[in-house]
Amino acid sequence: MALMLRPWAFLLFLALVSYDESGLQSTRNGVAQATQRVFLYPQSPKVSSIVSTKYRTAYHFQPPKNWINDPNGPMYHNGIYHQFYQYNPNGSLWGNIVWGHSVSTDLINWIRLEPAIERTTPSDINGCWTGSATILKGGRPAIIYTGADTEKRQVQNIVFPKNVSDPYLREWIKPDNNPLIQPVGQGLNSDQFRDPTTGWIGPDGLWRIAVGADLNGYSAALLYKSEDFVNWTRVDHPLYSSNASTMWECPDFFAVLPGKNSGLDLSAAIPNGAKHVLKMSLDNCDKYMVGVYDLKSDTFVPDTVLDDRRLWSRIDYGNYYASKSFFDSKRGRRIIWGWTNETDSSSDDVAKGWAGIHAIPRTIWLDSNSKQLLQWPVEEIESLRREEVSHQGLELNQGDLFEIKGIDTLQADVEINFELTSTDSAVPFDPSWLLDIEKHCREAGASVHGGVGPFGLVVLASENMEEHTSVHFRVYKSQEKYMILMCSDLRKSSLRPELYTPAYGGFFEFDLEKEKTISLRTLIDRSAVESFGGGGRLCIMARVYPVTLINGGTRMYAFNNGTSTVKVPQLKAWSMRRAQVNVRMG
Ligand code: DQQ
Repeated sequence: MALMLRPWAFLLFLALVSYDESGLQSTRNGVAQATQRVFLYPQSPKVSSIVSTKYRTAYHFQPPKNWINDPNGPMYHNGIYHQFYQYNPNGSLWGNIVWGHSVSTDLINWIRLEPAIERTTPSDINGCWTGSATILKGGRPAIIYTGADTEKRQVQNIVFPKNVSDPYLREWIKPDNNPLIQPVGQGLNSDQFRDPTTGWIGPDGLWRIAVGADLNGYSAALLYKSEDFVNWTRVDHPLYSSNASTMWECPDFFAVLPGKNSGLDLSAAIPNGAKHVLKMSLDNCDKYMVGVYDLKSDTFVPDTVLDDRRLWSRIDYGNYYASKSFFDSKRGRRIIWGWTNETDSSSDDVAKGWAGIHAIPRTIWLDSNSKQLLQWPVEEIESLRREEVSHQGLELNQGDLFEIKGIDTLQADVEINFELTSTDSAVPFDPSWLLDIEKHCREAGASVHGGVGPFGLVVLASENMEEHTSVHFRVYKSQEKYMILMCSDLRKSSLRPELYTPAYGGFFEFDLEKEKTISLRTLIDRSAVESFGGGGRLCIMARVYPVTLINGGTRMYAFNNGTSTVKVPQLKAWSMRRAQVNVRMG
């Protein structure tokens, strides 16, 4: 039976939750311990490890062991989804990178295959790094990827399936003419030249790809053209460049139709009214710009150019990087995948023998306002739902905690609609918060009484609330509209000292007159907490390592700590079954 706790209980909660900054001060930039140091990512310092299989996710994508990072070359071909990934076959830290390969018919259950691209030639002997798949005319797939060559220069290589009629496309052949593209030309840096996009056909009928690069110290998506997908020439201007940042990793370029959640194939005829999106990975997160692909100048022209990159929109405001999208011709949608690293320590990863997962594949589309991308877990994930609990007509007054019982709180899918009874007490929005939203989430945590909000969900909580992760909203007034803050606050997610436990957060605009309820969907998968706010307007992926998860049961609550009452017309939650993720070799 679900239990409604009244304010006294929430006072206990507040007494135990002192939202200090200590978790954040322990934040360090962990460095990938590897033969080649390419990137930094936030991780905890080396401390004694807690090794438990209970932290291993049950339905997120990962191989049985070892390190993974970026999703590579996702595609749908002849009835099969292919997922490739940056993989270290020898251990659970970054290094020795090859392309792991898995196949699926439903994007949820995966069969593991032998690596598709291994370090076998002078042009990739030091690493087979990120790249993309393109389905060429006649249905033949090709993959262009970055190789780290004998001199550790970054070059672009191609592979083709050995046998296109093998449904799993198990073997990939490297033609003799690799590398196809060398890091030559003015302003190019051979250490900063990687991660080619999926190809598309321009108005002149020629193929194009974009490659992430540092160009004269600035970031650029360099443009290359080809007639046959093998011989490439650099175009004299980039697809887009910016002096607001350095090197962009993993650029992704795709077309979208405002307000339609159907996807577009960039190589097919693009309908009138379509917009284009350029996504780039930098500063440990994935950012994007919406604009148009100007056919005359062969460039991407963003609708808005913001000099301060802290203000660029993000695909996800949590732990999510190096994402790549593809057009799913089976269901006519665009799907995006991202990498979510561990945030425990590298010594934990060595002790566990595995590190890194991929977020749940998400359908991605553009809001009708043409500004904001929306994302939602692919509907196939719902096949994992088991026991369901459902509540209607709840009312959460200030200080109420409503316990969600009757499901597996470690593996769950929760959907809650929050309806505001009044916005009179909404505090004015201060645009300066946008410059450091995590700071604002720390200052305006779940225990800090607000006007409208905080209200939301507490997951993976210990019985006495000493450990918990809270995902919550606050509503602010901004001229004619409302700005909603969504935070995923990990500062109390684990009793373990020195873990990297930030308070992630983002803002989205919301038309409360039109939409009435603010929705929250959270997928809990042991050490993964993946949240979608406002119908997919804002996503926050997080990794947490509660000690309670190892020792006993965890709890889950809906809560309101704002002064104004919040109604919950609908709350549904399901236990989630374990998926068959790479458990057998095909
Ligand atoms: N990961 C790959 C690079 C890419 C980086 C190396 C992004 O190609 O730039 O494993 O995480």
